[in-house]
Amino acid sequence: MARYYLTTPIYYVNDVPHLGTAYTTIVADALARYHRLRGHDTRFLTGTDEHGQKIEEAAAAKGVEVKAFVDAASAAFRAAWPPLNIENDDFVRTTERRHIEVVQDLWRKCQENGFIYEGTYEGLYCVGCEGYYTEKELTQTPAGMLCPLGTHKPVERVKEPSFFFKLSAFEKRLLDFYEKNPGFVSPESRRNEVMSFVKGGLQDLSVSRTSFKWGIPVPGNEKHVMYVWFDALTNYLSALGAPGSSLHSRFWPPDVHLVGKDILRFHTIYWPAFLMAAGYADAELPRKVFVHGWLTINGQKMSKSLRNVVEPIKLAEVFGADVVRFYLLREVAFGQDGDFSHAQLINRYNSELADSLGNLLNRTLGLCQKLRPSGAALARGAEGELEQKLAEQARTALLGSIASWDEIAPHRAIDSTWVLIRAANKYIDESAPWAEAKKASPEGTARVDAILATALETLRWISVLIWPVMPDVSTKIRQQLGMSAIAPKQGEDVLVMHWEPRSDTSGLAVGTPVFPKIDADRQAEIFTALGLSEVVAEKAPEPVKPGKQPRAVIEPASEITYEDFAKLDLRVGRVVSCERVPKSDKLLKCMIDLGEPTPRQVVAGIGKSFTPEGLVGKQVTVVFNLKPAKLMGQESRGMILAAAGESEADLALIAPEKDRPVGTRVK
Ligand code: ME8
Repeated sequence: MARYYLTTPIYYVNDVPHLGTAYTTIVADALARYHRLRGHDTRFLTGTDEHGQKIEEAAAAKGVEVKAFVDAASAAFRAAWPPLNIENDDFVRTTERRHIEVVQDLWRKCQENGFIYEGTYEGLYCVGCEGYYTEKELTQTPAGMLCPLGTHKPVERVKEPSFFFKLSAFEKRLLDFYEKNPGFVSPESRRNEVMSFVKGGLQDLSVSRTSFKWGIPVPGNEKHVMYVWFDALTNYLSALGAPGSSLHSRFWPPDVHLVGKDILRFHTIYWPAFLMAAGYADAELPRKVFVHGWLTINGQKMSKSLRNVVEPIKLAEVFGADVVRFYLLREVAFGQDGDFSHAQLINRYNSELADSLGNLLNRTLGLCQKLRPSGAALARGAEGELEQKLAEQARTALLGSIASWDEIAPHRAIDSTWVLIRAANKYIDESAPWAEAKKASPEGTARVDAILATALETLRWISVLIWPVMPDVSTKIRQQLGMSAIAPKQGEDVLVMHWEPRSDTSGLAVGTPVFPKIDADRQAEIFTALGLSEVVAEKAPEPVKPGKQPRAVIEPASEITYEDFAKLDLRVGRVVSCERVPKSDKLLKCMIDLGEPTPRQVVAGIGKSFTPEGLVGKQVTVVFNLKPAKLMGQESRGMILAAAGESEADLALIAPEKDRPVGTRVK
């Protein structure tokens, strides 16, 4: 049976869990769930990185004893993941005995093999990222030399006795390894970056410090503590127990380390070199380091104040964990930089979750309830071209999802699934079971059976396909379909699916909508609950550069032909008088000159955006052939066109760009 071992970085405990660390962990969880669905023996590891100068300083700044500090901070990480529906198999801490023993063992092996030697280190060090730099690599500013990577903080000059790791000895072997294993660093752009760095020459690495104590003691020389990256990287090994243990034999080497681009070099150069030095053969090295991009928030860098409004647990409370997971995986092409935008989250929620998936579920169950209630049998035999096409689209979605997850492209797996969801909605429009039911003929009855059976089967497939990303939603959908939650078992591939249209409607349980629409009022409430208005609204996001930001996927209303469109008679009119409809804050009664003998009365729901006085004299576009209706007792003959805005108080009228004679056709 295939097995799959995947990891996230272990996070520094001087910080709290935030959207950036949640992002990597959510992707890892979804990927782990995909492998569990396939029946693979899966192990998903995360944890905390608790040693080093930075942590020692953070504890001192708080006036807390270091061990107490790391215990509390590590617990905060452990507690952060379950509310996001993250189910890791293990949580490793670098202060645990099991870890320390394995790290010291790895050190000894490197030393015995002649790759660790004693000397004096003199050079530049960034405590922020616990990295060594040469002067050439630093950013020169009037304030001094700053770290070129994530932290942009001043570096320190360090001079102290140190053990060195002979990194220079691995230049050629690393380059050969990258050549022979082109998938080791992914995406390819990152591989090129690493290869050119290594080709530029590798210097030996200082791997111990004597100027502070908070670290793993160097075996045989306890004045030194180990360099925190030697310690931290080894978590991927130590969490499996000592080499030779059963977990180690079952899962080593890792299938993928998911990491952000900030820690690329540590994982793709230092880590394989440490293992090579300890005697690991190429085939025993990790199989892949997948490097993802950086998230910004509403177009801005993740500063502390901005991070508060995307505090992951708070987001999960407001939107539901699965919605946050869906949005993050859907919005960002995994590997690329991306932006977390609240407005975009709500946009995707409304269009892709409420209008697409939620609507498919609700309308299918609604139709079943109306046309085939109380567990009626759904006879087979009347399946035709439309049904075959949808079954084919389901198979395409399944294969597309599998291929995308295998390539660690969750955004594409979601995309494949949503192509199917849209196709299923279109299928219901086209097959029109309500019209078949009206025929009251044996053929019509058989068609209704076939259509409902097909729609229900599509929903079953969808409930499986979305499970890695939205496990709770999958369960809720399956409850409404009368099915048990997905519970993957090792050795059973849930994704081997057969197309078996449903044979009856028993067990269907129409529940509350899984995705109630977020309207303007709810959005305002959400923004207040998250404290967004204060933080984000003040700093207007930078304008989005065309083509740079991924755009929302727009769900079209159902497709129409030109003939359908030509049925619409749109005309230019001019508002000649206007007043509010009593007792309504929204409705305006407008008299509109449309070139007819007398002005027409049109009642429009635009009163929160316009005053009656402001409208008089304006040209507007009117749906001229709309069936008359009564609104709050007032007759209305037509409709004024307006484009939606942030809220009902932000509508924009659609009018000709230059004045036109009244009654002119718009097409
Ligand atoms: O580097 N966008 O820990 P760390 C996307 N302890 N991902 C982000 C992010 C953002 N804005 N901010 C953080 C360390 N991340 C070491 C790792 S591993 C042996 C030791 C994610 O707490 C991303 O995965 O600084 C990044 O690599 C990681 O958090 C850094 O976490």
